Amino acid sequence: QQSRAQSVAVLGAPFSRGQKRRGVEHGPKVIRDAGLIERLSGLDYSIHDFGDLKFHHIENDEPYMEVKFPRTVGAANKKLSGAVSRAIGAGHTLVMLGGDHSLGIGSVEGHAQQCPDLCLIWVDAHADINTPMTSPSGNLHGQPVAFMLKELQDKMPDIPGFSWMKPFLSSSDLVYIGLRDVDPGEHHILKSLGIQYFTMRDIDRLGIQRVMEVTLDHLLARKQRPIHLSFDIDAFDPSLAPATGTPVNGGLTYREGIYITEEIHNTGLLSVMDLVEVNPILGANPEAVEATASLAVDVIASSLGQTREGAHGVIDEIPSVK
Ligand code: EXY
Ligand code: MN
Ligand code: MN
Ligand code: MN
Repeated sequence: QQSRAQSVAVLGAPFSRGQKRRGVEHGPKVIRDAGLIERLSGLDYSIHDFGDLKFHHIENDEPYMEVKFPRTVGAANKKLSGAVSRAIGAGHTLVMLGGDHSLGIGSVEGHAQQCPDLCLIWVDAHADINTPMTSPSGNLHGQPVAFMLKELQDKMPDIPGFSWMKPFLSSSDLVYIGLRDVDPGEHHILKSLGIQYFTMRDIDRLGIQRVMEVTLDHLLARKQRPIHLSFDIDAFDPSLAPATGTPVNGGLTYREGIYITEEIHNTGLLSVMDLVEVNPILGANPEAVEATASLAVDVIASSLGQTREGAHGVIDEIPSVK
């Protein structure tokens, strides 16, 4: 069995039923087409491309309350959870390519099966913590964190499709970065559970360096533990990541986003990362899609150790004049 630092597995999750717009199921393909595997091969890992999971649409998947496609989303996440758990159990660091952010449920749950003490960094314009009762849209990609949190257990109805899981995460094991579109019910939940979060205003005020210092201190000061990074591409400003379903102005700059992932890499504790919500159908033109997918590749490579200062792996002395 290879040690975690040496082996990276890539798993595609072409799934879009956590929201209403088609196209986000093509995320894994466009991120691969932007050169992901080649870029990771330039880092010091063995790369295992596990291909894409196959998901099935469940017939007559009627809404439960306002929640759309509950059985289809539940089944997809159950499948993803098993795949993530097996990959981590086999010793890989895992990169999950979405798909929409409802996949966070299965990804984090499968990770937690192997690493019950994990902590979660959620980089997103949105908090994705609506319950079925607070959700303004019924879309499950706006609700994944609510399924995970033990503190919300008695606020969650029994949603068809999700009987395979129960809440597993404490609200103190979670930090948000990049928030700027938070619904009233979500704001109430964040405040009443005392969740640590950094909005774009906080980043303006403190700077990204301080935000990362507080984030990592909050999660790791008491003990070193595996990190799950769930990175929604809509955390970036729409000028950088236009091909996504719910863009919100005033997002992360390129340098802020890369600084976040560099700092996470530097902990040596990254265990699973999700890169979600790249939707090629929503790019205004091929350049917009390419820019978004290539940004996703940069974020993943940086999370896995690509640095801005370069690396001297293959050069061990300054070449002499012949
Ligand atoms: N908060 C809104 C909702 O719950 O419908 C929008 C959620 C968008 C979620 C995107 C994936 O991060
Ligand atoms: Mn999200
Ligand atoms: Mn989002
Ligand atoms: Mn490294």
